[in-house]
Amino acid sequence: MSRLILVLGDQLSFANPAIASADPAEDQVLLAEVAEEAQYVPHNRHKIALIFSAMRHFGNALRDRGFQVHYIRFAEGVPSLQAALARVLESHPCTVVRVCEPGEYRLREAMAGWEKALSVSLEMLEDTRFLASHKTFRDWAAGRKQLRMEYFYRAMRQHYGVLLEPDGQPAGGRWNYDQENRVGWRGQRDIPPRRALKQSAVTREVLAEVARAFPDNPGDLAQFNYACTAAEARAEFDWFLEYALADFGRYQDGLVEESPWVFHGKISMYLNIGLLEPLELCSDVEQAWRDERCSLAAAEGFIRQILGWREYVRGVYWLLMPEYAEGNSLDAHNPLPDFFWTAQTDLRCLQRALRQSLELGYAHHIQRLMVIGNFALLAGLDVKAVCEWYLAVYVDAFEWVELPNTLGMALHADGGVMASKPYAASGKYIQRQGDHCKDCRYSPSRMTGEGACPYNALYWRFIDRHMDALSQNPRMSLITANWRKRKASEREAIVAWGDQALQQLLEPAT
Ligand code: DLZ
Repeated sequence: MSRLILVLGDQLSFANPAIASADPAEDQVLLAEVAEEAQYVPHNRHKIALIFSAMRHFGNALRDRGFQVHYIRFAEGVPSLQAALARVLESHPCTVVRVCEPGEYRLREAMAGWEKALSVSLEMLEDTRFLASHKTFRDWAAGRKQLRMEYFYRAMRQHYGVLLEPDGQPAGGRWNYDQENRVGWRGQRDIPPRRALKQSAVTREVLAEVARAFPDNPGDLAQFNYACTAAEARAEFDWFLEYALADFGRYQDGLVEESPWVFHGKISMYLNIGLLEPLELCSDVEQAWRDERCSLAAAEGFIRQILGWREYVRGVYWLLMPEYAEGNSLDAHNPLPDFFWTAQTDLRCLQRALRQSLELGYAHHIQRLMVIGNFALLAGLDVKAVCEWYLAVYVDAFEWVELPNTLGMALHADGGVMASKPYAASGKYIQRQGDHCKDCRYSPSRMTGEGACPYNALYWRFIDRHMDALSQNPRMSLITANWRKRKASEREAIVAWGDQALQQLLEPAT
């Protein structure tokens, strides 16, 4: 019996279970560029271009393997995936539509109506490209008071036998080398320039189409430099292994003026759309350490992100949705300032992080968490608006990964499910981690008055505002006690300065 297999724009892999189980002689495949997916948030143009180009290349690769592929382009004006299916089913009737489960709750909800609307039977397969199944995560989470990533990560290392000694203990005697991986950036190394990727005719055509169809979305397509096939993505990863991995760990938390990429992998966008496979990357990085091409701290730092963090956030998302998306435990409702869409702010660190996010669709984790996210947390920006911004702006953002990272980790809006304390920090942290402050008009060593770094007063204003909740938290009690010990007049002056600074920052641009 012939089936119609729907492949979504973030499932572009032969390991996609809907493809792996298909028969090219019998089954047909559909890939569709549709308005609903391309417009449910104002996606960065880099993200749309990457996905459309990778979809078109993958469609061609499927044809090379003998599949009959139906490909719908954005310009054909098909509004939704359901409408795309309806169109193909009309000319090529099938009784079964098969799809690998989507990465977003919203789309899974929509799919629940397809059987009835399309008169087909819908087979939804579990996404086996992830390393922890839903059941594995649920079993791990069951009965735990707190879902701490660290313990999940250790279980994953043991399960997959990654970075272990022959007796099953962690390589080098420790599970975590985070302490070694927090060095601030002071220009200690030359940063290798990234490869300029050759654009195929398919990519060039997509870039022109995206520029025309999405004139108001963020993203400077003149700087488009993402890999659009599995082979190119692999070449990017090989470059990382050779030129960046050795310095990745130590400087992964560095805030760097001169480079958006620093020594980072630049691979999350490929992993999240299926061009790279997570376990393969972990094995290659482990091998690089065993061959003495990088330190254990660098290898462990990388593997923790993929085998630990990535799987963990997905587990949290599917365990707790849809209620998770409603979290706003710090009652944050301030509107998103215009500069989130223009990068026009005179806070240097924020300006650099926002600008590269908008222009390239990329910022590394400390920029996302401790510069932009920290600002949003301290400023009490509306949780849903911030989450939507992250989902739109980053090339690698799909809700399963974006929502826990933003709502839970950066904004602490889930009441501490993910993070045992808010990731709030003053300007001192940003100064310690990088070299932005030297070119900033604000000084991180001043608390109040003209020229004081706004992160400082905003930090203490945040502590003051949430004093009751934070003083119950053992990891925050020292800080809240220190705040209480200060003279009332000092506290009032700092909070008043924070209020004033915030008001100015939130003012709409004229
Ligand atoms: C993000 C995205 C975009 C921009 N466009 C499409 C599209 O036109 N067709 C498609 O199948 N997928 C697209 N995607 C990815 C989907 O939004 C993604 O599969 C869901 O959000 C589930 O993760």
